[in-house]
Amino acid sequence: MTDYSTILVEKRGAVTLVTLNRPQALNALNSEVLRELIDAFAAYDADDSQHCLVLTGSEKAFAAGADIKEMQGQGFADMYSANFFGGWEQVTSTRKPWIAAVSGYALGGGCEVAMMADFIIASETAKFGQPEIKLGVSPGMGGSQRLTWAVGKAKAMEMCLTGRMMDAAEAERSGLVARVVPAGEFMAEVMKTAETIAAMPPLAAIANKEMVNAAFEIPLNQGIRFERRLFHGLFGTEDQKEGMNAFVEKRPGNWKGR
Ligand code: CO8
Repeated sequence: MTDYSTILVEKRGAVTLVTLNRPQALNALNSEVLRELIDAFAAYDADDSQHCLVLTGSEKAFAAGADIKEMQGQGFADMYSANFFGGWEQVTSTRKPWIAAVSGYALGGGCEVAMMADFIIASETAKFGQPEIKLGVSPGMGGSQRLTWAVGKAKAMEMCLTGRMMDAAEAERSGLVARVVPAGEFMAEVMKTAETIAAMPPLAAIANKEMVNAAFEIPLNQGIRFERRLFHGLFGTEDQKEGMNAFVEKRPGNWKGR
């Protein structure tokens, strides 16, 4: 599938830029957006020429949440039998690196999708929130868990219980975002970071991502063992030989992805 109606996909060198494109609904996430993102992320993962992906929205909104108009009339049986939005797990199983570039609102499901990324870069205009409680519901795409991991119980609980938004400066202070960038330089800076990642040895990038993610899934002693085994495993790659030879020979590495 490449004929998308709710997202734009563009390859810029080795970086895939995916832009949420429902401006009339502030990029609210509906089932079509999810279907198209699953397809675009799978295509990125399978494309040997692409080594980093950036997911972004508009200047005003990364995404203002799951589409309230789509969910409004649904009952428990509808949601449960369809496993509504269970497909986001296909997006989070992307093996290669991806960044969420957040300008403006990242609310509800929008905040949750941003937190699915390997890290978030925020414009100084970014606003993060989990306002679902005001609609009589709750986060449903991982927000209660990922926000708590990112900013701790006090702030996560306060945000979920009051719906308060966090601005970019607070988000950086709290560890929710990797970096805040002035609005005028935002996408240029995001692309520079994505290009830096895309220029790294690709297998080492996947391994680094996998071991950092393990810190959220398994106990410390097992995580350290997992890290060491992956580290050992990278010594079976051509890129390890090339990387270390290039360092000793004072030249840039030429990566094979093997
Ligand atoms: N869903 C559907 N439409 C939306 C959404 C949304 N989440 N957000 C905005 N829109 C639409 C508005 O209805 C409006 O459409 P129209 O012009 O047809 O009336 C258009 O976008 C522009 O919005 P506003 O006029 O409201 O713009 P403002 O600049 O005045 O306000 C806000 C911007 C503050 C972002 C405001 O739009 C807002 O509060 N939006 C809703 C935020 C929200 O509550 N998000 C949480 C949604 S629930 C959720 O995300 C649950 C996730 C878990 C689901 C998991 C299922 C398993």
